[in-house]
Amino acid sequence: MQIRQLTLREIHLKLLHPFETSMDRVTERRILLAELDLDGMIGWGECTAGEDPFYSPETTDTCWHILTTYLWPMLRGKSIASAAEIWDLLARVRGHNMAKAALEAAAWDAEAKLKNLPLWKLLGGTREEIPCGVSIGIKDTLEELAATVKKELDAGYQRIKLKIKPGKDVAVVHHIRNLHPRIKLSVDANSAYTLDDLQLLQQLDAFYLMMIEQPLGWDDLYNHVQLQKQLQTPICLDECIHTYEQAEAAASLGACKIINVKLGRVGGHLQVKRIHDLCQKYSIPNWCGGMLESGVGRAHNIALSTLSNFSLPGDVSASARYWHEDIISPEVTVTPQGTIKVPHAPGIGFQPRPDRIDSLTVRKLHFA
Ligand code: OSB
Ligand code: MG
Repeated sequence: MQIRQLTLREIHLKLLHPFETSMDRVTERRILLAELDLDGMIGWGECTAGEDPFYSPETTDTCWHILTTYLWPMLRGKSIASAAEIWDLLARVRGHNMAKAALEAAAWDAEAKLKNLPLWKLLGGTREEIPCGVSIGIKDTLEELAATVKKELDAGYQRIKLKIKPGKDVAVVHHIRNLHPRIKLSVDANSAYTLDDLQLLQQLDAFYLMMIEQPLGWDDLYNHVQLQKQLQTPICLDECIHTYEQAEAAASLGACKIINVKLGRVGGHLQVKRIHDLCQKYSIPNWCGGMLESGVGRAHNIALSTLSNFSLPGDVSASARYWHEDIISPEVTVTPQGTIKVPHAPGIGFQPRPDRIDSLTVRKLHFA
């Protein structure tokens, strides 16, 4: 298969509700979409970088720069037997995983379509329905948060994750746990704490949470090892895991008991599969994280969530929780049992909507 052309564009998509974390508050996404031509078949990828470097060092603008200046010239005209070869073709560029994943994922979509297979089958997935949870941003009041939690539980979601930060943690979790003694509940701190907060973090052990996600530094495995020894609640790492080697270090050193996998953060589907297989070997369950994706990124997340070790409900949820109108057809919907039925159409299985995407586009470059 020959890598022939690329169209790269930036779309602006306003969130239905602002999303607040310990890092920032997002109201509108600036999303890069890659349309890659493999042997005349177009595959779609989404770059999951944020607008600002507050979750990871990559941003929409750094990805545009790296994609246009370095990554595309490394792929242009190349012949490949599988999208699995793309990671190595891009290896000279260090880091910039989200930029790389946008192209790699597009190539997987195109390859699956050329082979007339759903992407999830090409990736080796086994699940026809994936379990879904939701990530709920920090709210101004407990009442507002409780109302949102109730709405999501009523919709069927199987796990509720609350964003926390210093000053909005123990009391918030206590309140929600009292209202819902039996639900699967977790928290995500996005690196808002240090080991100086040990006593506070230990107070969270009282609420039998499924996990506490990324309590300490975004690139700090060592202190998570120290913390996990002193916490009953399983630590789940998100920000810390950008590579297979970091996943291996985290698993073997005991920095966490669960790993959240994000396609962009680890650099594409091949790296997702490698980390997935490694975690399976270490009996570390995975789940698929979210980055407030549009339908294209969401479709890729659904496909990778079908791999067997993605056994916990992920942060992949319905389009209508984020957007007035998504950019794919059909939109992603969730069953009353809190699952997404995996599509059987070739590739990502959802159709990008050209008119809708054009109307949201603020810049576009075509490379032939
Ligand atoms: O830490 O999982 C995270 C969103 C942006 C950046 C980081 C995170 C998140 C979420 C939202 O939790 C998940 C989603 O609903 O897409
Ligand atoms: Mg997280």
